[in-house]
Amino acid sequence: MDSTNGSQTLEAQAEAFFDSAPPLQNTHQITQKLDQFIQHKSSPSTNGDARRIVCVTSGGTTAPLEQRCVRYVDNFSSGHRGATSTEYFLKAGYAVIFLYRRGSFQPFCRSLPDDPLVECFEPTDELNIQVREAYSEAVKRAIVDHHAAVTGGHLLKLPFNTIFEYLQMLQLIATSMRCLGPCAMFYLAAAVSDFYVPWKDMVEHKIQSGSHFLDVQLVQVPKMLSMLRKDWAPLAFCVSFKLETDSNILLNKAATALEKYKMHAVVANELTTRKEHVVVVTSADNIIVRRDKSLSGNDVENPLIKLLSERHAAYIKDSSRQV
Ligand code: 9Z3
Repeated sequence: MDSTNGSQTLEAQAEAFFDSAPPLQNTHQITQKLDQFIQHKSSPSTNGDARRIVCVTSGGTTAPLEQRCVRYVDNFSSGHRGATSTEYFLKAGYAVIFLYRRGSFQPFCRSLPDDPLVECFEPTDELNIQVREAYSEAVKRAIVDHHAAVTGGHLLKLPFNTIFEYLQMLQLIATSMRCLGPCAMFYLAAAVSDFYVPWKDMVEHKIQSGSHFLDVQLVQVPKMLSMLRKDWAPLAFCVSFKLETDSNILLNKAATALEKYKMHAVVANELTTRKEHVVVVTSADNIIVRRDKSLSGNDVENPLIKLLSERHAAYIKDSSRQV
């Protein structure tokens, strides 16, 4: 099948993408972890409310250029948005499936330096180490909060590198979460490759230098947001992100994505101001959400998650009325 064929239906494009992707490693273990996590979380809470689970995607996907990959096209995202939002979702009572790019920011570790192991600790003698005074509070908080979230069964972390792994894992997660109906939420902050080289068209070995041009044909990644809404988890509450560098086109692009992919909300953000404010675009309104500068250490994700969790609660209520 020609993967560049724009006249194919979305379903056929998605099928071609998955059929030609290299098989996901450890599919069985991932499915087991997901089922356990979701089962544990899906029993009603003590007040009778169904528990809410959100899948937060975070970091950028890579599109490899060689099967034995040495070079790849990367997508910008530090993972700060996803990691920070995860912390606020946990505070709001959600269980979180954190699908993240290996090496990107992690929940509870934002205030630690880039290389925490060597920078936060120091040797006391040849055999022993201790936490450096300057980092002792941050390290303690990170360890305690992370431990509580993971051992309490509130946080499941699953890493990816490539666009192939990301989409295969997103499909697995979504089909596992389908049983949650409207109590499931997708918060798709990962920066996902728009273009990739299909596995069967990719050279096996490292591309050799020497010629003046590098001639690689990239094809468009099928828009899996539609598959998520239509097939994988049709009742879930879905929030996607729109990133632009030109603020003049941002809101229009977000509104188009909202309609085209039938999202419940699209968070519009501009690259340079993304930590200060975002606009939540829905079919009813556009809401500007700003970081509260008067509170030190406050993040734009704090009011953002509050707003989305309220909208999600209203959506669950609405869905139960319709049954
Ligand atoms: C975002 O827009 C995220 O907010 C950022 C977060 C990637 C800007 P950081 O990780 O940055 O905190 O450094 N994510 C979605 C970007 C994206 O690829 N969206 C697609 C698009 O704009 C739709 S899925 O077309």
